[in-house]
Amino acid sequence: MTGPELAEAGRLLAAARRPVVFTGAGMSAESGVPTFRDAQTGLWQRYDPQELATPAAFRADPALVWGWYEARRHGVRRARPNPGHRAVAAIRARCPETVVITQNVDDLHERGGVPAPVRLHGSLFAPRCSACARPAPIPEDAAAPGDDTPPGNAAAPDGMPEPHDGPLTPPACAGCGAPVRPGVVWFGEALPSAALDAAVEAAAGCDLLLTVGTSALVHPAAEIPLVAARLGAPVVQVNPVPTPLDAICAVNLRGPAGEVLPALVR
Ligand code: BJW
Ligand code: ZN
Repeated sequence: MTGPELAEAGRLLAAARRPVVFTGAGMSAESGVPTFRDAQTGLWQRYDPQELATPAAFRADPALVWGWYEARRHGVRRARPNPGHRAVAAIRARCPETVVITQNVDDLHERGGVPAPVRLHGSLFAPRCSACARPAPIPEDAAAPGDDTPPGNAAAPDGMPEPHDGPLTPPACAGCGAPVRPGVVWFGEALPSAALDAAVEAAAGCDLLLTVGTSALVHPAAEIPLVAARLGAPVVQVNPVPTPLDAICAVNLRGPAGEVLPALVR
């Protein structure tokens, strides 16, 4: 990231009246929440998405899938918003028309000061019945034996969820008795239509889209920045590495969200 690039992005942001901030897993990386596709630390480096993040995987082994998501929820509960999350809240505080759209299933935007981001891929904190979709209570967070990790660390030192890793029988739905499932969007599932509609509408009407920490490989979410660009809004990207969005971006800010975003809103 160079000074002139940061200055240009800052100018675009300051001029925007209807900005959209579009975030992915890199937004929470500096809070200790693992991304999916980063080399070494990405979840999909160690886990097979077909065995954990599809409806078929849950049908085949509900305890494996539920246990994995409980481990991740536990990790997120211990994480804290990073300076990037707070910078996004500052953008929204300066410009109340700002729409924050996230692919993340953590709650760090909310805890960082953005009360109601548009959630494209659901939430770790919204379990529901796998049969009748009735919302289910979030399980109590009982500390696991030997769990004395201080708050602030979302994950084990290697970035992987601990310590509830392992199968865990999901609770039964209070209405119909079917297994409760995580309230996230798995591969092959439709995104929540209200959220997708809100995201497309915001992108189509924005005058700047700031994309942060996404590989832009997962569809249809990855099309949100393309909608903005196609309709003439400048797109500014924050990511340490190139992505398929580079070509449509007015400015590419290469660096971590927790450093670049605070510099952008300074
Ligand atoms: C930093 C950083 C720092 C690191 N600072 N940056 C078109 C083409 C091809 C395929 C498809 C298509 N349309 C649909 C598909 C199929 C599929 C898909 O996209 N597959 C591709 C992967 C090939 N899509 C779907 O199945 C979707 N559903 C669907 O299409 O339904 C159709 C339908 C319609 C009607 C009825 C029925 C069906 C659903 C997709 C659901 C995605 N779910 C997941 C899991 C959520 C639950 C969970 O958490 O386990 O969502 S997958 C995972 O990827 C998660 C994320 O939200 C998503 C995006 O990942 P993200 O956020 O970009 O993370 P990474 O790790 O990829 O990237 C992190 C980035 O951060 C990197 O670039 C780093 O460099 C950067 N970074 N540190 C800033 N400090
Ligand atoms: Zn039910």
